[in-house]
Amino acid sequence: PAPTLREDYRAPDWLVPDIALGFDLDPARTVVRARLSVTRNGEHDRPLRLEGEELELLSLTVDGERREPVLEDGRLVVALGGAEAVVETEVAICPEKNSQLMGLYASGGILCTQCEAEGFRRITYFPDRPDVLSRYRVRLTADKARYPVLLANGNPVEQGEAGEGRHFAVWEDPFPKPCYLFAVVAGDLACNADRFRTMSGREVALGIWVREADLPKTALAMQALKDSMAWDERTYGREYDLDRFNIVAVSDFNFGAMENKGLNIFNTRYVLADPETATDADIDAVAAVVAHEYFHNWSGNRVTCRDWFQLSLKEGLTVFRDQSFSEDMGSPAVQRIDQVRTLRAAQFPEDAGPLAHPIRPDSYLEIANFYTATVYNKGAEVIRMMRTLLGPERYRKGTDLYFQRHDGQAVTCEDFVKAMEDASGVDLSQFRLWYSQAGTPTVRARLDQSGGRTALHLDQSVPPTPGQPAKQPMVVPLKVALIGAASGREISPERLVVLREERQVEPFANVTEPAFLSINRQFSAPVIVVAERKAGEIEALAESDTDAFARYEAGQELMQRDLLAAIGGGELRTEAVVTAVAATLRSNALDPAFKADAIALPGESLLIEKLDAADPARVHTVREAMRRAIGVGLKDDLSRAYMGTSRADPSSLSGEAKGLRRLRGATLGLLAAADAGLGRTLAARQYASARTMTERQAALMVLAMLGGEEAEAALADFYGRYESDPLVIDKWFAVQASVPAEETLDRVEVLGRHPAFTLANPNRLRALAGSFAGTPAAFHRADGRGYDWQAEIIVAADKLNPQTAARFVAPLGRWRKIEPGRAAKMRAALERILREPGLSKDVLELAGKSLG
Ligand code: B3K
Ligand code: ZN
Repeated sequence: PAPTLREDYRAPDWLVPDIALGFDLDPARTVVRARLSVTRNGEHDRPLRLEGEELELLSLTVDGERREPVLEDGRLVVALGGAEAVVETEVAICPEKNSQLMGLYASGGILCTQCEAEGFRRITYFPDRPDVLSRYRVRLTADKARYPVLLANGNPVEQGEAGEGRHFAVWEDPFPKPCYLFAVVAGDLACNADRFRTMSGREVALGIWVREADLPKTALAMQALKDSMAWDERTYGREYDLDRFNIVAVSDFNFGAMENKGLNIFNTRYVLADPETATDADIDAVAAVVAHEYFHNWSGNRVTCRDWFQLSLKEGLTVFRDQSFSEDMGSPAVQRIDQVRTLRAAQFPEDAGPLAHPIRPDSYLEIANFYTATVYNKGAEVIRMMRTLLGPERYRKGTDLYFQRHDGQAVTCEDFVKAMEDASGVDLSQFRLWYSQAGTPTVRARLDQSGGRTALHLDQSVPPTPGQPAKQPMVVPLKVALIGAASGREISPERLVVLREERQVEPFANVTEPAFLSINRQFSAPVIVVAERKAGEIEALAESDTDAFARYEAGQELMQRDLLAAIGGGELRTEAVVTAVAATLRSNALDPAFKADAIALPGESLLIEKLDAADPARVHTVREAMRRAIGVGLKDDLSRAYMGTSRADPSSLSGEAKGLRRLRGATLGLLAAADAGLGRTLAARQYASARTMTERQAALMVLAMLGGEEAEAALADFYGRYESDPLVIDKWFAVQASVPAEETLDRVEVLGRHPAFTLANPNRLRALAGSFAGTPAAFHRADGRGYDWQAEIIVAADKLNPQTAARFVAPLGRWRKIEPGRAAKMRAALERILREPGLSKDVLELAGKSLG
């Protein structure tokens, strides 16, 4: 198949200002009638072309006259004479056989839709592209007993009986929208109903729709929704625009959630939560995703993307907005640490590997493959850098201008940057390289204090990536402060150094005493900083950097330095790390969540990324040895800290309570690493007495890692206790697949045949295959059987659901970082996938690129 290219963009030949849709809903056979009012766009004589996929075309009329359909590679081609016409089609589709979960499908008795990016064409013939905006009127008819609730975008305008036990509802959405934001839902759903009063005094009816039994688990999502609505008014001046806002939760969903206009559809995982069945991290994720989808109402829906290459226009901006929301609702430093961890774990490897692409890609085979950490998370970093460069006031002027100028339009990343420039007067020409160049820049830094003067020497390089052998220097905003080597105090307060050249020298006037370099504070730029360090510098910063994020970073740099040295063959030196961890544990100034983050060693995947030909078994052994050294060396401190965390109020979701639970998990892990017997005792006790899922899951993970009877007993108890709760059973699969040991594969194979396992449910598949591939010490078995299992799962899942299957390819593509023996086996697994007949475009594209 031929790729789609960004440079090939052409405006649509025909527009569809209005569409009326009628759904005769039935899981086995749904009939969809569409009435499109089309208008010719510009001077041309080209026909109207409508995309369609897996549709049974029943009839076609143009201005009321029957037409013999003409189909050209799946598209319906309609020759039209005048400037406008009314085109009507009738198609049949089969929701219950739709295992791709794109278009209209059935999930646990609910009928629902997912259209982004190109699912609307699986519902009806339409110009399925984001720059065709239409006003929708939707009539739903369905069996009243099975589907008492009928929802669509916008406002309800009519409802009633339709005879033979059926009923109908009509919905109208006054805001023109691209078809990827279309949604309908039919089901037996209960509603958590609430209200929100907007800043201009309008009342909005809020509804969260779930199965009746799940209603008690919707309170946290509702609170997050109201917080988000208020936050967007306060922070961006954005008010909600319809009279109602509905969220529906479904169990089978390819992604986290979807921002359909006025009718968000969510994976149950990001709606249903309470402290007994969801961890604090799960609960935070619910709030973040609710906020994210809500924020899309402006950044995505009111102003949308011209074409899918512009995806980061809405996703980068909306991730940045949800990150800022979480920072405002919790602890900014701890939030930032989490964000950067995600970026390093998911996006840096992408940028360094065969799938690297700019946040605004130039070509794709399958757009579903480009909902990546690069487009989302690096995209958010790029918006954050603009805010840093402009300052908060000018940034806000920029977003105001952007929303005002482009309301109701489908626009490009360039339009966003232009609005920022026009509102602020800041020239962003060179900054635009962040949209076009892939790869994570490396910045080398050296603080030169020779000759009584102080100067910061910086240089940058951007590595070659597929299709981009040579790079230009980027704009890198670095927040920098100098810390007195003797005093431990800021001797030069934080300032913004903007690196633009390949090499740059930044003088620091009036700094004469020896200083330590605190750089990229708050992670002001998504780059790799390699700083030349003086003896004792990194140790000192890990204890006293005045920026919490930079302090955390110094600790990580220290741990990484000693781990990598030992992985490379040297002796494992543990004193410096043990001292730093001790200082963190003993500090009275640090909050418990920060402590938990600061005492955690860099993950194995991250260490592997830093190596050229990693032996994952050695990485694991060395990292475990360091954990043991901390556990042995600081047994008393860890025990004291662990005991202290038992005061966390199980009913509280305050930052303090969540932080204590986080620290409880981190200290338990280190104690168990040092003394398996003690670990088992503490974890078994914590498991049995747990009153929150945070505590119970952490204890279960420790037990599973230690193995033995206690582990089996706890796993059996856990399954029995939560058998009827699919989201918790996902955890049961994930915990077992995350045990960092070669034997994990044996268990994973058995779990793959467990009656509760199914390839058809993306959450369950992610719980097993995603967790396994995310655990290097298990996945990278020396005999390569981990890769074989993964390849088999991908091939099997691809037959049902290509989009989700393709998500498991990337870990096999990391072979370049792995020692030659395993790397050959990883390549062999990719080759085996590629030999499979009937492979989807999704898997074909990623497996092909991964092989390189
Ligand atoms: N916009 C959706 C993306 C769903 C796409 C699936 N291929 C989720 C989000 O970013 O909010
Ligand atoms: Zn989004």
